[in-house]
Amino acid sequence: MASLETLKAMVIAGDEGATHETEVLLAEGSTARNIIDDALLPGMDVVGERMRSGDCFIPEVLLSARTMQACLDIVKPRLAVGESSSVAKMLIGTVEGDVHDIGKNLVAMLLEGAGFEVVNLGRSVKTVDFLSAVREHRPDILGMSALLTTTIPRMGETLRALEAADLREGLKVIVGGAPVNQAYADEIGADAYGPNAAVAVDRCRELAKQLAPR
Ligand code: B1M
Repeated sequence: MASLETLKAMVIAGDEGATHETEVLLAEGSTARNIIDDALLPGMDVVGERMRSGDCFIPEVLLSARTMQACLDIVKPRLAVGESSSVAKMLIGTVEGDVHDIGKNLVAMLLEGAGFEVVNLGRSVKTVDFLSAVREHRPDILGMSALLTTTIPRMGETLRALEAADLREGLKVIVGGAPVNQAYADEIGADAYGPNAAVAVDRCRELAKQLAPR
C-alpha cells in the first residue's frame, strides 16, 4: 500500500519510483490536493532546508525538483477534472534570468484546476516576450514568478514596459515567489500578491471578479 509519507521521502531522495507511488496513491483514493499538500510540498521544503544548511547540493536538489515535477505532471489532470468554462484567461511565467519553475507550475496547475484558462510561458521569460505574449493571447491576468532576489526587479521592469506599451489597462497583474512580498507588489503597482499557490488562486478569483465584461 502506498503512503504520502513514502512519497514525501521519495521526493526528498529524488527517487524516480515516486511517479509509481503517486499513481498508486491516486488509484487507492488519495486526491491530487492531498498528494500536493501532504507529500510533494513538504518534501520540497525539506530539500530547501537541507540546501540552505549545506547538507545537499545542486545536483541532488535538481533530482528532487525533477521528481516533484514528474509527480505534479501525473496529478495535474486530476486537478482539472470537472472544470468546464474558463473563469478568466491567465498568462504566467518566471521572469528573465530565473529558472525556478516548480512553484510557478504549481500555481498554473491549481489555477487550471480552478477553471482558469492558463497559458504557461515557461521560465526565464524576457520582458519583451511577456509583452509579445500579452499582445498575442490578450489575457485577463498576467502572473509573474521569481525565486531569486536578483531577478525580482524584472517584475517591476515588465510592469513599466506594459504601461509604456499601453498594454496595462484592463490587465490584472499578480506576482509571487519566495523573495516577493506584499510591500514589493505594492511598490511596483501589481494588483495582487500570492504568498503561496492556494492563496494565489484565491487572489486570481478576486481579480477575475473585478474584470470588466468583454
Ligand atoms: Co535554487 N535557490 N538556485 N534551484 N532553489 C533557492 C530559491 C534558494 C532560496 C536556495 C537557498 O539558498 N536556500 C536560493 C535563492 C536565494 C536568494 O535569491 N535569496 C537559490 C539559489 C541561490 C539558486 C542558484 C543561484 C544556485 C547556484 O547556482 N549557485 C541557482 C539559480 C539558477 C537561476 O535561476 N538562474 C539555483 C538553481 C536551482 C535548481 C535549478 C537546482 C532548482 C530549480 C529547479 C526548477 O525549478 N525547475 C533549485 C531549487 C529546486 C531551489 C529550492 C531548493 C526549491 C525551490 C522550489 O521549487 N520550491 C529553493 C529553496 C526553497 O525555496 N526552499 C531554491 C518549491 C516550490 C513549490 O516553492 O517556488 O517558493 P516556490 O513557490 C511557492 C511560492 O513561492 C508561491 O507559490 C508556490 C507554491 O506554494 N509562488 C507564487 C511561486 N510563484 C508564484 C507566482 C504567483 C503566486 C505565487 O503569482 C504569479
